Amino acid sequence: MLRFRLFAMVFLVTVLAFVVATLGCSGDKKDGGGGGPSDTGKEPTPAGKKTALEVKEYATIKGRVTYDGEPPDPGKITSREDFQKHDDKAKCEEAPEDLVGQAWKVSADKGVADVVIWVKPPEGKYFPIPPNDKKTWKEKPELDQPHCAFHPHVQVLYPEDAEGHKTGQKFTVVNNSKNLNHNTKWSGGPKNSAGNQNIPPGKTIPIEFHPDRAPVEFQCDFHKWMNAYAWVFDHPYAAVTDKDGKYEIKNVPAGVKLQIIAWHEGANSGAATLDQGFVLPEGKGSRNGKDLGELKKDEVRKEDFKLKK
Ligand SMILES: [Cu+2]
Repeated sequence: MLRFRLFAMVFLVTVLAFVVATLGCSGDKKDGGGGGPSDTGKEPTPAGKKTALEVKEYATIKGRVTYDGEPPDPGKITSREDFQKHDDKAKCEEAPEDLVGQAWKVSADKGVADVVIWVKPPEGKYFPIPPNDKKTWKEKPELDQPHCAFHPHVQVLYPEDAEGHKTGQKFTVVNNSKNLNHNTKWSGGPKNSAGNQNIPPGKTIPIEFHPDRAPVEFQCDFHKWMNAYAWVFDHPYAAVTDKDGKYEIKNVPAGVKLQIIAWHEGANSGAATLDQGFVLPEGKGSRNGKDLGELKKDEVRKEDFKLKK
């Protein structure tokens, strides 16, 4: 019975997809075939292939993330036994800001840094690469390790869209320290294979990541307290909160239904995916996001979030 229903559903969707494809045949078809990479790694969805959203107008989303209650103590790296015994101790101490726990950076008025905020397109749709004059992403984002912490601790990347078209963004891990060796390892979701490299001072390694449902985490095997995160999106509508907990996402598509969602590594142990953020939007919303409806052209929408450990 279940099998029949499933079959019927798949059949229906296939027919529907064909009808839609035929109706929407306007000549601007993407790469005609050749068996390119399909949507592996995702839950089987009967929605078929995603279609590009048509975007003509743009808006801005901005706001602030604050800690709800008494913020956690970030802790000190210097209280670790492995730090105290480490050969690099003196070199690490040259950067006092790196000796504080990097996960919880909360300002005096409770703004939380390093929260990732992003928007989601409607089901079955994806955001195409924006035109050049709407470009907001960095061309050459870096992950540096000048002393004994990664900088930035959290970042967002946009190497390609949902169809695999490249944006031109080139990500590298660098070591701009004078005299520290790092051993950088990384692991992420199903679309990004794990890796590990020795990075002596002055060395740069390019890494090609793909949009994925979970963030990539970096660690250093020489300095076990070092870690960092990169969320890899298939669109540029994502931001990381600054030291005051503020964020701004510019050139967000207007006139299309959007959802907003947020993540922080310390909220629910960071165990979040693209669809579960664990940082709560203010107003009507859940860990799974908040409906924004359609933004108007040039609108500046304010969306704040509350965060608990
Ligand atoms: Cu290191």
